[in-house]
Amino acid sequence: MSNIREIAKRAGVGIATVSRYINSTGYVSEEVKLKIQKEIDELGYTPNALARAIFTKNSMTLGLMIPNITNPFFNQMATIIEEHANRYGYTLFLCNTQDSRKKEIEYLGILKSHRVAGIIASRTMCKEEYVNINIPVVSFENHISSDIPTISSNNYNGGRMAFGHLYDGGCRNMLHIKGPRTFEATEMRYKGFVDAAKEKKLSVDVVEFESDFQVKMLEGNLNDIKNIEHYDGIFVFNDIAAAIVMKYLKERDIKIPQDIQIIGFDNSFICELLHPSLTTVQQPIEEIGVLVVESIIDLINNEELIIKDYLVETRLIQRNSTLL
Ligand code: XLF
Repeated sequence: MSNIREIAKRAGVGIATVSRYINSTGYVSEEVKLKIQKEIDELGYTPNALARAIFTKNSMTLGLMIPNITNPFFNQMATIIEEHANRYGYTLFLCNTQDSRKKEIEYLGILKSHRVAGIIASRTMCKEEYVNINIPVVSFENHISSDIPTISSNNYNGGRMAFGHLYDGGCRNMLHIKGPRTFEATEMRYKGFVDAAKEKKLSVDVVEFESDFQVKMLEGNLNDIKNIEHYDGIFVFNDIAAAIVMKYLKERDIKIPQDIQIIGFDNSFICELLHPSLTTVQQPIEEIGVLVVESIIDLINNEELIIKDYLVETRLIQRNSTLL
């Protein structure tokens, strides 16, 4: 087994220089970096993560709390976060919270005991537990406290855009299927949609789903909607729920978009796979993933964040589930 001593000897430099290079803790000239890297490659050396964690007091792991990676949006977001974190040498500890407060609190305990360097909390259900935690935290969507930066899409504008698009496409009898009240993002989508409708002096119907993606529960909720066939436009709180609504309508011989136009939210990869392809409001997943990682790393490195709360812009992506 090769070690840092052997690398230093072969590269003709001191152990401290090799350590500085491996842990990025100080200056090493380009020429020396090349020499060290050559020996690392030849010896097939991989740094002992635990030893490095003890030495640098940084475990180089990030906890990622995510509601559920079976939702394509969170699946894509987790992939981007992982790739970007890897570029900085960090590995992810993935925690699917299932939007359960109990589960998230249990995971928080585990992340603390593993001494993660930082936590990315998405759509958290347990705000108080993050306050005074003594680990850098960045939040996606649900606001935790004024000390913890929150990154989210401009959901309010997104909701307005969804209404505008259905309205311009001729819909006058609209339904909004909104997310649970505990999702701050979908509350904003709902607000944007309803405000835009009010400005056009149009009333819209609203029903609330009890949870994110759980096929049975969503279909159950749909059965409760009276006369769904009477609507001409439906805005659904996210793409995966919109996919279930589409399936439900098609099974009842309701044509999309001729009878009912549908808009989702996210622009996840399933939009293109559905038939007809799904018009949606895009959340820039790539931008969100990169921002979240850059912010947590800045916090870990004790760098002051210039922007505390960050809203990324949304955009309407037209496909074949609407008529415009
Ligand atoms: O929390 C919201 C609801 O679902 C999130 O941004 C998503 O749109 C992901 O699908």
